[in-house]
Amino acid sequence: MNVYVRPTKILDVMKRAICRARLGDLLAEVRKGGGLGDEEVRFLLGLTENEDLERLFQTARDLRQAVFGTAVFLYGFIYFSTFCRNDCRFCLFRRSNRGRRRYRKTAEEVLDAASQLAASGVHLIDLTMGEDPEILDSGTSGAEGIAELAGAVRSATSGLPIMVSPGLAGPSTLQRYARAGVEWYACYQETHHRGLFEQLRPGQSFDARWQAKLYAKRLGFLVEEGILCGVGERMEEVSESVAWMRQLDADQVRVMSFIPQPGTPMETHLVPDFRRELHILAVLRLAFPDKLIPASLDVEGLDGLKRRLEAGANVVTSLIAPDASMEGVANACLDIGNARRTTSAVLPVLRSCGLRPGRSEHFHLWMETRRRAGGCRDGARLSC
Ligand code: SAM
Ligand code: MD0
Ligand code: SF4
Repeated sequence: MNVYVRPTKILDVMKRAICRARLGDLLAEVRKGGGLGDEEVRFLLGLTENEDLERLFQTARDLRQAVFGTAVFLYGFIYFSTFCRNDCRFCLFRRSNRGRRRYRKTAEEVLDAASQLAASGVHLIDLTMGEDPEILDSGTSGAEGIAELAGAVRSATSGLPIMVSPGLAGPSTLQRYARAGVEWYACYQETHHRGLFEQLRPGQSFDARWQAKLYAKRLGFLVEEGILCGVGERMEEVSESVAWMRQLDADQVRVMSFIPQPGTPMETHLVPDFRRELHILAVLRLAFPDKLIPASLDVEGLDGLKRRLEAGANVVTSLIAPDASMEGVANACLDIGNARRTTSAVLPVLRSCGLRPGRSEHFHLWMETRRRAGGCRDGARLSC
């Protein structure tokens, strides 16, 4: 019996076989320690079949296991001021969202939240704020105040490492944070496509934001870089972001799905495709096998944690003290009051993935190794 098969169908089958074979070779190469070039990153980001994505996730998990074992690090999140002078189109806390209730916590409230987080076993405290004019416009004392707060948080938490996420920071401000012993500077570009950046962060300078991170690296900070997905970016642009992250030599890299916010210009934007975030996260793991990659509780809450760990994340961020009345960013309230953004809520999920919180010595050793790789030692931080 003659069966007619459309030539295009044959072509599809052949293309699929070639793609599968190329993926197999590439994943085998990566497992052997071969790096990813730009072309390979593009190829991986172009995968569409579920079966291929599952192989990608498996490889991401295996690489994480090879470098970090079963250790996952936990970050406590303190959003201490939600006032902001900027007007990022994606953000609930943008200046123009006048209906939004804001808060600015006292040092005492911050220390109390930090102590609770430390007692729960987090590895780091992330001090985050909007670009609050009241804090920043008080001249040198603004940055000094944040530096002092960081020092006080360290003392109150028996020396936990501190990340600051204060938005754009100039050289003298970064120097102040460095002098206060702050280890991490987080500042996400969101996209490395200048046109999209201008849409997302109107009135802000792409170059100034990027330069702040380069300067922070030179001062010896560990730096986190991040992108948003679901904001109109193409995979081509995501692959360019991977190259920029590499150029920065970022110590921690993240992707977060954009969550539409009421009262903002992007509130009616399409609902997020979380699969896309997981896909990008896994590619980040292959591109940066020895770096930290967060699974943020801020995006889908506790329910989304397992998926992100299974895509290769090795940090859980946005743990929030449940009764400190502090907010998240992408989801201001989700899973906070019900104590699902806590260590005790996260632990069973880690266990279900065969993971566990890393020892704090492991985290410190990793940070020290990265700092040395950056060429800066503690004592030499300000002179390099
Ligand atoms: N104000 C500082 C800044 O913008 O750098 C620090 C705040 S940091 C918590 C803000 C980050 O949260 C943004 O860089 C963005 O990546 C993320 N974010 C803000 N709004 C979001 C949203 N609606 N959905 C997902 N991520 C969001
Ligand atoms: C998070 N909500 O980790 C936090 C925030 C800022 N350094 C981090 C985006 O998801
Ligand atoms: Fe302000 Fe940061 Fe929100 Fe932009 S993302 S509006 S800088 S808090």
